[in-house]
Formats: sequence, structure tokens, C-alpha cells
Amino acid sequence: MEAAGGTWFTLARSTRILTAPGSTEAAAVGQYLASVLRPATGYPLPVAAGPPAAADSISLELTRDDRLGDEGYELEVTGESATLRASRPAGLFMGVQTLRQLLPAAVERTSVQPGPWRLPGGRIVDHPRFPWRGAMLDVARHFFTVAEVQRFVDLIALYKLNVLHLHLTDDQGWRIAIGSRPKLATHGGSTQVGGGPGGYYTQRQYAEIVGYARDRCVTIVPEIDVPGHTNAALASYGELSCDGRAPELYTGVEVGFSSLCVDEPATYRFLDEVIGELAALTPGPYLHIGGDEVRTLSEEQYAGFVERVQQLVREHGRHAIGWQEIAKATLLPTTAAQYWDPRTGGDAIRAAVRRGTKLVLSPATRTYLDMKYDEHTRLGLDWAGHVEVRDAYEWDPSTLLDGVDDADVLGVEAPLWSETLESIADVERMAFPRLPGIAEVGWSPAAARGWDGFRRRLAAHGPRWSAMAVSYHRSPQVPWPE
Ligand code: TNX
Repeated sequence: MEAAGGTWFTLARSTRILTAPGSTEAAAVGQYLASVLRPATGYPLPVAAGPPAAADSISLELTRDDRLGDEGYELEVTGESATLRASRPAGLFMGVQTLRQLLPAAVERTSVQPGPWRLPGGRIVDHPRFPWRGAMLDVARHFFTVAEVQRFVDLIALYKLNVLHLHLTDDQGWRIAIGSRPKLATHGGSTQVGGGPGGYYTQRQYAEIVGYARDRCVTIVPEIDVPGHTNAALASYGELSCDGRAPELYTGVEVGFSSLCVDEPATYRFLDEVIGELAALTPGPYLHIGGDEVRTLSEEQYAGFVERVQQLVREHGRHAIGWQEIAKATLLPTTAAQYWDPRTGGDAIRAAVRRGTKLVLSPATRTYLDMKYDEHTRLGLDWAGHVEVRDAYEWDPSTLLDGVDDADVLGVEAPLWSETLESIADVERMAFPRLPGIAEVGWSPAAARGWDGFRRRLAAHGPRWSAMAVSYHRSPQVPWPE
């Protein structure tokens, strides 16, 4: 970044958004930018094709620039205009998020505010360290509506996260309609932790989430957690369990008690149907197969199961990813593993990395947004200890596990398990302010990061969250301005 001290570009009622001629994708990013800026500025901000750096414009230009990769951008602000340049539309989208953050916090309000709307002059060249920068939302333990998930997508996109992993199934609920097995959703989705009404997404609603996320450069990674965490499925179709009997629906919070019958051929016909329907609805490259916390199978049964399920995912044209336990199986070169449990030594995962497995890093002691901040936090769990803002921020992916460095890492992801979270306000209070810290771990090089600078930059986002009506935790580690 080079700041041009004292130079500002001030948006005016006459300002236009000009996008790369001939690119409908750049035009779509321009429309998105206009939709973000119009409510608070009250300006019309028309979007049209036009040349870069015209006076009184924000322009979005596509130019091949090898420094930037798929998601990088260059932002140049002079006294007359603001220009974003990127090789790909996703880079323009990421640059738009920076532009938003450079405007006053009041720009995030939904009603007209006084302004002035000034962008500081200078030049930024920026691109991400890792291609996978994710959050996970557990919609199984407590159900969240389409509108709530869309709200969460909007919030993660502001911090340039590009993956939303949806934990769609667990013991307490099955949240996606499967055409060939309707009871999974209608029965398996009919309750949640604590016994509330639960819910599920129709395939049309799921597609709506996928499309909404795609328009914000967020890829949905759906998870069907098998063979454990499957009580809701077993309760819906008793033939999936080894004794053939359907258990009652489950509304508690214990883990590890349920399993599909892995020696039964019908189990694989079931999974083929579920994975086939999910692949057809999911444009992204990965389907998550879970695989965590199975306590009722032998090691051979477990490994054989994972090997067959990753193969089914391949047959439907996608790559499998699973929780770190799957590293005990022989993985295909394209299957990825998600590290989460620092209580294990990590030997199995290191061995898998030596065989070429790529990792998504979600160490619970750093990235589990369902862990309490401290002993006063009302929501959340504490099996991995407390995770304060500094813990979430001050770690580096290339030194987390011996023998695992950047080339082995797809990126980072912050899971939000919802045993204790009942509303989107609860979700926000656990995600903010830790999630932006994890986003920066995934985006910025370690040498450019530091806690002292971060806590001050983070503090400036408090008023932004207030403007967006985001519930956030006012951690004592952050010097909030108000
Ligand atoms: C462990 S992380 C689980 C989840 C729980 C979570 C609560 C993982 C793969 N399994 O089933 O919700 O802890 O923090």
C-alpha cells in the first residue's frame, strides 16, 4: 500500500460506476457495489460500461496482471476517481470489499446518512495467501433459515472469505431434502437440539443459497456427515442401521453413538443417491463427507467405508473432503482432510500429508467459533479451552503442524457449531470479532501481520457492525472506540 497523503476522492450524487465493456461479470460486481453504496449515500450511482479512471467514477477494470492471481486486485484512488483492476471478476469483488472498508462506517447503514463519502488516496496491490478461506455453519444442531444463511454469507464476504461449509446433517437433524428419500427431511429434519421444530431446505431453497453465495464469490461446500452423526437419518429409514430398527429422534448434545450399517450394500445405494442429488445441486468442486467421531466401528470398517464413499463422490464428479479422522483411510490424491482436533498428536494426518493429502486447517484452539471467549461468555462450549480474539488471530498455518507447510495447505476455515446457538444474533456474537482475524490469517502473509496493529484495525470495525446491526462481542482485548 502507498498512501497519497491528503488526497481524497469524494463520492457525489453525480458519481458513476463504470465497468469493463463486454464483461457481464464485471457489470454484476458493479451492480453489487451500487447496491451496497446506494442505501446510505442516497446517490443513484448508475452502472454502465465505460473506460477506467474517468473523472467522477468508480471503475472496475479487467486486465491480465500476473501478480494478482484469481482473487487479487489493484485499487488506485486519486482526487478524481477510484479504479479497481483485477484479472478476474472475483478479484474485483474482493477489491470492492476493501473499498467498502475504506469508506466511513455509516456507509453500512440502510437509511440515508449525511456523509461526506470520502476514499483516501493511494494505491493498494493485494492478493490472498490461500485459496480456501472459509467459515462453517452448523445448521443441523439448530436450524437457520435461508434468510439467516444469506445474512451470514453477506458478513463473511465482507472479510473476503470465499467458502461457506454447511454442516447439513447430524444426529439432531437432516436439513436438505433428498428426492428419493423424502423422510430424511420431513422426519429427520423435524426437530433440533432442545426439541424445537427444526426445519430443512427444499432443493429449490438450497439452490437459492448456492446462487446467492456464488454472486458473492462464496463457494458452498455441503456436508453430509457419515457414517457417524447419523441418528436423524437412522430415525427416518430404520433399514440404514444394523438392527434394522429406527431409533427415536434425538435432541441432546452427545456425540459418537450413531452409525450407518457399513457392511450393508444398501447403505452404499443410499449414499450414492444422496451424493448424486447433492452433486447435481452443488456447482463447487468439493462435497464434505464428515467422518468424525465414530466410536462404534473397527478401524478396518471405518477405513473401508471412507474409501468407498470418497469413490462415490468421485463418480459424481466432485472431490471429497472429510474431518481429519479420514486420514486413517487410504485417500485418493484429490481427497482433502480438515484438521480440527489438537488433542490428537496429528501423526495420521502428517502421514497422509506425506502421501500428498492437502489440508484445510481448523484447529479448535484457534478457529472454533463455538468456543467461549472467556469464562464470562454466555454461549458456546469450552472443550478446547477459551478462544479469545488474540488466540484466533495470532497463529500461522505453516507452523501449526510439524512437517506441514504452505504447499500442503489449501487454507483455513472457522467452524461454528450450533449446539448452544439458537438465533442468527447468537451466531454473530460468536463470529464477531474473531472471524475477521481468521480471515486475515488466511489472506495475509505472516510477515505482514501483527497483533498490535490488528487490534487497532479491528476496533474500527465495531462501528461498522453497529451500522449493520451485527451483534458482536466487545472483547476487552480490543480498544473499541465507543
Ligand atoms: C466436535 S469438530 C465435533 C462436533 C461438535 C463440536 C463442538 C467435529 C468434527 N466434531 O460434532 O459440534 O466438537 O465444538
